[in-house]
Amino acid sequence: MEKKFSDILAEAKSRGLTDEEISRLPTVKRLARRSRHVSALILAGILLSLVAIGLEANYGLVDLPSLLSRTFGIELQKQPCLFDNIEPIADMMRPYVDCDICRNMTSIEIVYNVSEEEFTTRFAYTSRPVLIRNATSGWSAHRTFSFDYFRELYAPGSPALENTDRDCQFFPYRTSFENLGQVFDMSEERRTGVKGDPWYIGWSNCDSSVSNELRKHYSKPYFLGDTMETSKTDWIFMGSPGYGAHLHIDAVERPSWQAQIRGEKEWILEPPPECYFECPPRISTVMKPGDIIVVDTNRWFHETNVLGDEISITIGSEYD
Ligand SMILES: O=C(O)CCC(=O)C(=O)O
Repeated sequence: MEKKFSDILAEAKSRGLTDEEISRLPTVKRLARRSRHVSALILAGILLSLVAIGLEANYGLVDLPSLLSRTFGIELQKQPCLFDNIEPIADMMRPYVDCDICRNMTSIEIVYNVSEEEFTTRFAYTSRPVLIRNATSGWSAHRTFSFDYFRELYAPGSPALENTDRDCQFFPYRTSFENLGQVFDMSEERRTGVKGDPWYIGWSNCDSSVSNELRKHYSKPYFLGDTMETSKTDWIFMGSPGYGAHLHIDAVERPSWQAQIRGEKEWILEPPPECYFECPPRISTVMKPGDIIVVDTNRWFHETNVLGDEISITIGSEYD
């Protein structure tokens, strides 16, 4: 078809017709209109797919996994992290942020001994980030949690090691690890940073026997009121100095707290673009063991860097 068309075009030109005259021929105009329609349909299809994926990624509104499973036999249920990694789409679909979360803010506020009442009224649901110093008194996590402790904790076959359960999430950040099992298999030199190949990862614990053990070593932060629940899923982030999470925004359900168990970590927060003219462009703080940070990671872009010379380990959870 394409060949025939270019032969006719060559013939028309050889008979002296100019490009302008050819483009005015009724048949050529019809063909051009049809091709514009096809392009518009393809574009609309792509846009609709992106919207559907975005809605599913952020709100679970479209049951994309079962749609794909019924139509094409693709089992997304068995690939739990597929959407979490499409960050540009999640960014595109996120709800518009009310800039009250950062208006007149110059830094991340640091508080000591915050009461439940103050925490609830000023920070819990306002999305204004806060660092609570010395907030983990009595937690045995500080002397228990380590790389080796976590490696021993997950028995062979645990769903957390290979992400075989939909509730298991693993974030490799900028490393090439595919799952927690591979992290625990890394060489001693790399783990301790001797090899100069820093690493940083995070995972949500999806192994109930591990949850029971972890909870012996930490408790619900003291400033979360009686009516506030911390979610059943623990999030652990661990990595070597010189690395951390790249700048991103989450699409989780609720705000979260995170306790620094070992090492030191810097948090850098940026308001979303719609607040650039009303809020500081960038604020940061450094967490030391015993500190808890509360950040609405759905509204603040966030990035972290492990400082000092010790591995950083944190544990946290969402709350409502
Ligand atoms: O703790 C970190 O280093 C990053 C945490 C994070 O990215 C998140 O909670 O979304």
